[in-house]
Amino acid sequence: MTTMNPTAHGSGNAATDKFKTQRVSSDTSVERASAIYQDVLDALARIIHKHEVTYDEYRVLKQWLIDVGECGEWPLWLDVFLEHDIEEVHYNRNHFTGTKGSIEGPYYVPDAPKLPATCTMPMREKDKAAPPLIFKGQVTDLEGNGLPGATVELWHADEDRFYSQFAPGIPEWNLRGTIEVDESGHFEITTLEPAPYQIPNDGPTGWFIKSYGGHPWRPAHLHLLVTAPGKRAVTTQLYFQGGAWVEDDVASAVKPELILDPKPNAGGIAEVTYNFTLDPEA
Ligand code: MBD
Ligand code: FE
Repeated sequence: MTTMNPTAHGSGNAATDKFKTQRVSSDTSVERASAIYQDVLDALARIIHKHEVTYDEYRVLKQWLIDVGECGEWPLWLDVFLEHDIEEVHYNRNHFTGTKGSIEGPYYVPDAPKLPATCTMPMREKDKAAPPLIFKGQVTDLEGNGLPGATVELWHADEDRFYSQFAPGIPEWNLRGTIEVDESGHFEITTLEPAPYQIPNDGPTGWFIKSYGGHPWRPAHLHLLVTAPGKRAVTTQLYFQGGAWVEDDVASAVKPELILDPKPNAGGIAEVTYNFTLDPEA
């Protein structure tokens, strides 16, 4: 593991190191690879000719690509700018009809400690300064039958916009957990309301955004991975009605079906119900 500090470089290298521990592969045929790569090169050629890209611009691109790699920011850049299209294709080509997915992003960590169906997320004293949120619901199949054995993995940033394991000094599993639903598929999680989120922008991804006059903000969000035996896992995110950047997410990952509208409960604590429906396994 490279040293981590709360900079784009630190979180980027941590995300890259984590990604490299996976052994990824794909059964893509030579024919399919040829068709995809040819289209990629054709698209780039069209862009170069259309915009009459200069040698200076070409060299800046080359330097930027080198910088993104050296800073470990490929997971960040790819997940922010391309993953939403990959996710959309994944949902459509499999003809899913259950809960909509959204991008995983660079900060998922598998095997978060198990928590019971009714639980409070692991958090520090300082995290408790943020307003609490009760997030509850049921995991069901497409017919609405509760799914015992389902798990709801939840991870999100703290109020300082840091994810545990991707910034220094945060307990390993802070604001991360694998919630095991009860016999009827229900869960009730107490956590804190996440804040709007600025993606790390003091590195080459931030430079890229500034170069086209964009902004680095994502709306406040919860990340989720919902699984159940025999069902297709859903990786998704949930957002908050009326929140900053919900209409203008740098990662283009908001969908209307994924917006929560918590209301104060009898005790004055923000509470919201969201049910997950899982498609059967193919
Ligand atoms: C995040 O928290 C995130 O969700 C994405 C998609 C990119 C960077 C940071
Ligand atoms: Fe995130």
